[in-house]
Amino acid sequence: MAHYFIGDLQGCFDGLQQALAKVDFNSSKDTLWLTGDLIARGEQSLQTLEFLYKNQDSVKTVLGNHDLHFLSVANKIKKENPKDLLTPLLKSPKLTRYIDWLRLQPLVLALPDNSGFMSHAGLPPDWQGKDAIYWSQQVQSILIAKNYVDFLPSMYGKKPTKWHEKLSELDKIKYAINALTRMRYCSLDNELEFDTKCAPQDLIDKSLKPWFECNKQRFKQHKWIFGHWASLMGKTENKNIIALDTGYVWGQYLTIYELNKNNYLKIPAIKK
Ligand SMILES: [Mn+2]
Repeated sequence: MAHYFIGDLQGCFDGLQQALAKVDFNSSKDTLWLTGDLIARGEQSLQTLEFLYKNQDSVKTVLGNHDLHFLSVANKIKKENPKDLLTPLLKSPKLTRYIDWLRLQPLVLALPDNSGFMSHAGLPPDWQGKDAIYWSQQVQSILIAKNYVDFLPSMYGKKPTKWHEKLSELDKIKYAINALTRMRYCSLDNELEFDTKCAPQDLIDKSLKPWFECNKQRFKQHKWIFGHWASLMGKTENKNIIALDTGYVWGQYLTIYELNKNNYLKIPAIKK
């Protein structure tokens, strides 16, 4: 019974199939964990969701920013981003069932054996893992509700960038979504920053820190597994901070992390 973790698929179905074949994935006993951004920029978003839906009993995923945006596009709240290749999925006769499966998924999952957590982006500086689980549940309860579409327009925008107990309920929800699905860097006074995408070694603004460098003691006992940040290429300088988006959709590679063995495997992208 193995737990395999894979980073952002971005609709790269062939890469997923190669990864599962490489580890001899057995859906009757193994679990596939995904860091979100399941679809969007790659060419096989429809095949990816078809497969995950069919194998949902052995799949655990969190939602990424692209998955949330897809809910808006599919409900005609937002226009399709020209960089996305979602048309076949949006035209699928089974679109509703894929939407309904996606909106059941959380933003944060606890790892087996109390070993830590997984989210698409990260853990914001003022939170502990249990706060992330709590706010993931709050967001999930909104997305599960019948009238979830009414909420979608209000999840956009960068504010609030700083956590405070006195924030309104809606602002807390917005903060949770941004922190858990979009954050990469934080400022010295723990404000979230969403514009910088480079790797830490290429930072120009030295007042920014990767989220996992903020209140680092939080990650001494617990792992945090995440995606979203392809420019890291898996490098975090901390064995408990496990970055799995290694840019497969951009021609780099897919990383498969096996939790129990603490082992990493790579699937290089097929050069076009
Ligand atoms: Mn992302």
